[in-house]
Amino acid sequence: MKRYISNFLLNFFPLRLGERVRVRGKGITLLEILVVMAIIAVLSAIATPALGNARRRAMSVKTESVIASIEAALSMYGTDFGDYPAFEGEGTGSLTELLQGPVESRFWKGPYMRFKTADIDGGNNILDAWKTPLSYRYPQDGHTNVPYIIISAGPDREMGTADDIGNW
Ligand SMILES: [Ca+2]
Repeated sequence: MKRYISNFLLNFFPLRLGERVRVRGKGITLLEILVVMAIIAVLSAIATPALGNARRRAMSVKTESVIASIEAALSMYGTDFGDYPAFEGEGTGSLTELLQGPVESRFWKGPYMRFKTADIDGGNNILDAWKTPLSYRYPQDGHTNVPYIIISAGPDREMGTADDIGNW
């Protein structure tokens, strides 16, 4: 019976385990090929989600740094004007123009921040790493530790969910 099964398998797999095959002058066995294939399968199963997490983390860090840059620019703007730009609504309002300029005002000593074309959308809203407009609110009463709030919708691109990234 055992011999019958091994003869049967040999019809489909003509190489016996341990038998040498000539590949570019070096001998490798079927067993070695199977082991390498198994290792590749295991490694890719481990690496695929790890790469996804690393990419997601990198996008979050980039968004946090964009928010920190806006805070630094708003701090300089606030020093020159004695107040922050008022805005409540979707997107970032006129923040892009006010920080980058030029602005006709004797108080304005910018540019406080420079934006690349890829960092803003058609409506001049500042984008996060997922290319979703950030939101800016001032005055606001949601958080007592910051004067204004800047929010990114996060990886899911939806405001008001657990993965949102804010400046508070
Ligand atoms: Ca979200």
